[in-house]
This record gives sequence, structure tokens and C-alpha cells, in this order.
Amino acid sequence: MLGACPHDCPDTCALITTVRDGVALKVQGNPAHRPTDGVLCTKVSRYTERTYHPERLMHPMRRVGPKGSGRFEPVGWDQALDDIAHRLKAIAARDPQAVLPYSYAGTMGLVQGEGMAARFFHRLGASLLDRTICAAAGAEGLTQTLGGKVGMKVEFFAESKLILIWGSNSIASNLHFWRLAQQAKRDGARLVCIDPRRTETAEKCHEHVQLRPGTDAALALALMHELIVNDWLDHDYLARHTLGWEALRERALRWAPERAAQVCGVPAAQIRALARAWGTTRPAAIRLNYGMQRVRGGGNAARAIACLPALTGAWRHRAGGLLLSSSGMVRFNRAALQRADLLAGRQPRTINMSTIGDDLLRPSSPAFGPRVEAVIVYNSNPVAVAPESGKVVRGFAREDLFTVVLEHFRTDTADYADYLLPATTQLEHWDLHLSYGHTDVLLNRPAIAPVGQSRTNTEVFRQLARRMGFTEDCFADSDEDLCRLAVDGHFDFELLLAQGFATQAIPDAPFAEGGFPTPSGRCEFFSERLARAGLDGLPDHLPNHETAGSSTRYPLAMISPPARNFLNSTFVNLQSLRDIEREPLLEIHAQDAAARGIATGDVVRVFNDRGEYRCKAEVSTRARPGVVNGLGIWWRKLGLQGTNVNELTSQKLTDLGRGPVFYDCLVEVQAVAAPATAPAAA
Ligand SMILES: Nc1nc2c(c(=O)[nH]1)N[C@H]1C(S)=C(S)[C@@H](COP(=O)(O)OP(=O)(O)OC[C@H]3O[C@@H](n4cnc5c(=O)[nH]c(N)nc54)[C@H](O)[C@@H]3O)O[C@H]1N2
Ligand SMILES: Nc1nc2c(c(=O)[nH]1)N[C@H]1C(S)=C(S)[C@@H](COP(=O)(O)OP(=O)(O)OC[C@H]3O[C@@H](n4cnc5c(=O)[nH]c(N)nc54)[C@H](O)[C@@H]3O)O[C@H]1N2
Ligand code: SF4
Ligand SMILES: [Mo]
Repeated sequence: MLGACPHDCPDTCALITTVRDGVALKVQGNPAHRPTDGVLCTKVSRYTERTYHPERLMHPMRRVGPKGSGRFEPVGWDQALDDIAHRLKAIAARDPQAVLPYSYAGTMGLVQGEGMAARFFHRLGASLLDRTICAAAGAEGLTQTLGGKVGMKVEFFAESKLILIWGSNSIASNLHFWRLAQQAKRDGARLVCIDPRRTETAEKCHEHVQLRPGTDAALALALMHELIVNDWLDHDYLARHTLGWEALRERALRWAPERAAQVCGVPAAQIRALARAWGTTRPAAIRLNYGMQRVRGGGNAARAIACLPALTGAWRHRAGGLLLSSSGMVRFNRAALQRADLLAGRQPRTINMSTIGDDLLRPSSPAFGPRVEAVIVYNSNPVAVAPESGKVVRGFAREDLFTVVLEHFRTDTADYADYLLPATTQLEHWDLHLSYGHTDVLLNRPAIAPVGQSRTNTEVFRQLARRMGFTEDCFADSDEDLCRLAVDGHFDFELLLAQGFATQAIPDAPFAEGGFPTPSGRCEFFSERLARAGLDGLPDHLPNHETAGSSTRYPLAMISPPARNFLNSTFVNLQSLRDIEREPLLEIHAQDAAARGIATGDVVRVFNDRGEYRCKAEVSTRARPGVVNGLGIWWRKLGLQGTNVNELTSQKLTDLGRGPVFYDCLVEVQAVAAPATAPAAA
């Protein structure tokens, strides 16, 4: 059966599932789909292990123990749905905004994501959720400069002669791009990795610029400085296709490499050499990724970096330019799918998912609106993934909060549910997928029947709608109807049924002659929109909220990038993948370890004013001095002491987009004398 990988990964692979007697035997990459090329990552090659996992939720459950104890009793579907509808009705009668959906990208599917669910919450008038947790700052920065989530077509990286891999551990998180970069390398391309961590990817590039976290805009401005003073500029492209060049030029001339070197903690000579390479190599391309925007200045950093291709006219060549996200290049019928018209003129408040800790603890007030009384969680694991988890846990532990969780497994969040509902996996439902790393659309068809009593997210919201008395026809649409609706007028559904994917016609070099989707049609170095909003119209370097050296108590900067064999907090409960990752790890440079008497294998306490986290230390060249890498995102209950790295991260927000600042976090590390407790069973 043809399908699509549902996970939050830029590659959005096309899948083929082999089924015998109703049982899925294996999942493979579809060789006919060019971006997939028949190859899957290790995680998803084991998809059947996840689907038939002995701990898969098999029937609805109702809480019996205290919140968070994870003690449940089985309950029938009808009973569960009746009870939930009854509670939601009572809350909505006071104020529907007291109900909050909480979802993210457990599946990237348009239908099992914000399909029927969006219709339900719009009709109810529930609070809206601002889904900022991953990409909000970078997306906003890119939109200000380029006009949207647009960029190079990924396949042409294979023809580039210089590739900057910027804020991305591509081998782990963007494998299919990495294969293209390898092809370019074999054809003579130079690969440069810009990352505070010496990742697997950095090791395999020709050069690694190991800058301090949150200093990317300073680096980009210094590169511009060098392009200007050496006149490595495409004056014709600048004149015809950009806006605000004079102002940007003036700003960049304040960023001599020596100044940036101080900020970034890398040699000025390395910055000069990188500028020469970018200024003199054709075609040259940047694979920017979201790792660099999880800091206070993340939006500005994305803006500054997105200016670089226009300075040299790199966009003229199909293998030149930049790619952060391609998701704005493919169209679908959002309005028909999500039906915001069901709000019928109401304008519910918006809650930022990145501050869920604070917001669950907030009382009613005129500014905030009603206290949150009910949360419906699907496709997300906020107790593990949201920042400052101490507060997130306290919020979910409120006895007066009504929590429903739709899940495959008993995650950290599921432990706090009043009702825990078993959800279908990708092998068991219909869905439709766009990608943020290529520009194809994929259809996923169910390969097997739902496992146990699991139900699709859509069916749960359909059933709840009926019980709430929502009689609109749209609540009767089947999942296949929803798939058709989402692509209607954009893609041929018959082709999707037949081959599983469809390709949109997009020019090979979309901005060779300008034509950016900005208000001016140009690459906007200067943003009128930001200036009008009272913000800086030009990109600048904004230091982290928690800059290294600003605190004597917490002298180390901590970043928490994903571990290679997990996908955010998904797959942490898969034994075979956990065996590879072993246990929660903190990479620390020898110098910082020696100063604290820490050796590899020691259990350490990592802490700041927000909380503490225990894990194993690894004295490692992957860490630069002054920066520790706390690999994520473990389930709290599978870690050493019931917490994970988000115990330490803050709920402060980025400059643009109101995104989280996971990698803008100061800590101290201490060796712990006591032996580690064994990880608890799941
Ligand atoms: N295996 C695996 N794949 C994944 C994921 C996963 O959890 N596991 N997550 C998926 C998701 S949700 C996303 S959003 C994408 C993320 O995809 P990417 O944005 O490519 O993110 P990562 O590979 O997580 O790489 C982030 C990198 O940024 C580096 N970094 C941290 N701070 C800075 C900084 O200030 N500047 C720069 N230049 N670099 C910095 C980190 O060290 C890390 O190597 O990956 C997706 N793919
Ligand atoms: N410290 C730190 N924290 C981070 C990050 C970091 O780098 N460092 N990365 C951040 C990023 S980039 C992101 S995107 C977020 C990710 O945060 P989330 O989107 O919450 O991602 P996951 O942790 O993968 O949790 C997704 C859950 O959805 C469930 N799920 C999957 N498919 C379905 C389905 O079809 N139906 C239902 N009902 N459930 C389903 C899975 O079982 C899983 O438990 O985490 C963020 N948190
Ligand atoms: S590489 Fe990404 S899209 Fe492809 S199978 Fe793995 S997680 Fe899914
Ligand atoms: Mo993400």
C-alpha cells in the first residue's frame, strides 16, 4: 500500500507498506518518488515495531489515580465520548474559550492534524492555538525577507559547488538532503557546516564554523561586510531585485570580521575565508535549518542569512540560493479543510503553545480571558517537549483541569489525562501530506485495519461534534472526502491514488529574475512592515536572552538538539532505538569537564533557577568550550530522575514570531556522587 511518512521531518518520504493477511510486515521507501529514492531513515524503517508495540494503547481509558500517576481503568468508547462531550458542554456554556486544543506535528498530515479537529474547535469557539513551538521565528524572518516559506528546489543542491549547511544536523534530521550534498561533494563541491556542536554532519563537511549559539546574525553581517569591501557583489541583481540595499550596506559595514569574531567565538580569518568562498564560488547555496532560530534573535538571524544569496546574485542559478522551508510553495485548500468560517464572526483569544506552562497556571483576568478549564491534546507531547517543564507539569497537574489526550502510547502527557483515547497510526488511516523540504504532495492510504480499538483523530472529533449537537454537513465528511477537498483544484486526486504522490510545476530557479512574494516583489533587506510596527527595518544581531558570561552562577550555555534516533519525543519508548541512544546524555568539552572534576560516564546534575536534570556526562569534542549539548527529547519517565532537558529551558520568546528559545539557556553542571537510579519501566 502507498503512503507517506507522517513525521515532522523535511524529507516527507513516500512509503510502501507490505501487508500479508491484514498484518503490516514491513515499510520501505518508494523508489518511484524522487526525493525519497527508495530510502528511509533508521527510525521509520522500524515503523511496524512502533505500530505493533506491546505498549500501544488499545482501548479508551479513564483516570482513577491522582493526576500524573498514570493509573487508568478501561472504559468503552461511547461512555468516554459521552462523558467528554458532557464536560465540554458545561465549560463551553460558561465560555468556550476556556477550552484549548493543543496539537503539533506528531503527524504532519493535513487531515489527522488540523482537519476535522479545526472544524470542531472553530464551531465550538474554543481558544485558538498559535503553533509556534518549532519554526515561528525563522518562518517570520524568512517571510519578511523573501516573502514566504519559499526557496531553492532541494534536488538542485546536487549541482551546487559550495553548500553552507547552517544550523542543521542534516545526517540526523534531513537525510535525503544530505544524500544530495554528498552527490555535490563527489562532483567537487565544498561543504561548510555552521553549528555550535561538532555534529556527525560537521565532521563530514570540509569545514566547520563552530560559533557560539545565537550569534548567526553577527556572522552573516560580517560575511556581508567582506562581500562589500571586496566587491564580490552582483550589482545588477541588487539594483533590480532587492529593496533597502543602501541601508543594509551601511549596517553591514559596521560588522568587520574582527567584531563578529568576538561575538561568535570563531577566528576572523575563518570568517574572511568563508566570505571569499561565498563571494567567488558559483553556484553557491545555503541549506538553512531551524536549529539556528531557537534563540532570542532567531528571527533576525534568519533575515540576515536570507539576504546573502541576493548580494551575490546566487539566485540566478538553479543550484544557488537558499532553502529553509518550501512549505509556502505548495497550495492546498486550507479554508475548505479547516472551515474557519464556523467561527461565525467570533474572535477567540489565541494562546501561544510555547508558553503553555504559564498559561495553564494563569487565573482568569480581563487581559487573559477565562482560566483554561479543558485541554484536548492530539499529535503532541507537551509535558516532554514544551519549555520550562516544571511549570507545564504543574499546569497539567491541576485537579480542576479537564484533560483529554489522543495518543498511541502512554507518554508523559498521557499520564495527566482524564481520558486517554487510543489513536490510529499512519498505517491505519487516510491522510494528505505537504512537505517543508520538497514540493511534492503525498497521499497516505490505510494499509491495515485500526489496531485494537484505536480510532482516527478525525473520527473522535466527528463523534464529539455529534454529541455536542453540531449539525453542519461538514462533520459528516469522511477522511477520504477530506483528502480530496484539501487538494481540489490543485492536484489530480486520481494520480495521487495511483502513484501516491504528485509534483507541482515550479520553475527550476524561482527567483533568477526576482519575483519574490514580498509586497515589493523584491528581496526585502529593509522591511517596511517591521518598521511600521516599530521594529528594526533591517536585520541585526540580537544577543541571547541568556548570554554566556552574563551570569556567574550559570556560566555554561546549553543547547538541546535532537538525538539522531528519536524524532522529538517520538520513538523514545522503542527499545531498539533507545538501545542505540542508550541514556540521556550531556556532551561537555574537556576543559569545562576538568574544571568540574567530571569524567565520561559520570552522572551529572545540570541545573539553573528553573530546575534540574540528571543525565550521563560525555566528555566530548562535539561540545565547544563554554557550551554543553543536552541531547533531546527524552521522555521524562524514561530518564534518570523523572525529568528531561526542558526542565531547564525557559518560556522566553524570540524577537519575531513569538517562538520558543530552547537553545538560549544558561546552566551549571555538577558531578553527582550518588549512583544513578535505573530508568523506570515505561
Ligand atoms: N532524527 C531526527 N530528525 C528530525 C528531528 C528529530 O528530533 N530527530 N526533528 C525534526 C524537527 S521537529 C525539526 S524542526 C527538524 C529540525 O531540523 P534542523 O533545524 O535541521 O535541526 P537539527 O538537525 O535539530 O539541528 C539543529 C542543529 O542546530 C544547531 N544549533 C543549535 N543552536 C544553534 C545556533 O545558535 N546556531 C546555529 N548555526 N546552529 C545551532 C544544533 O547544534 C544542531 O546541530 O528536524 C526534524 N528531523
Ligand atoms: N529542548 C528542546 N525541546 C524541543 C526541541 C528541541 O530541539 N529542544 N524541539 C522542538 C520542536 S522543533 C518541535 S517540532 C517540538 C515537537 O513536539 P511534538 O510535536 O509534540 O512532537 P513529539 O514529541 O514527536 O510528539 C508527538 C506525539 O504525537 C503522537 N502522534 C503521532 N501521530 C499521531 C496521530 O496520528 N494521532 C495522535 N493522536 N497522536 C499522534 C506521537 O505518539 C507523539 O507522542 O518539540 C520542541 N521541543
Ligand atoms: S527521513 Fe524523515 S520523512 Fe523520511 S522516513 Fe525518516 S522521518 Fe520520515
Ligand atoms: Mo520541529
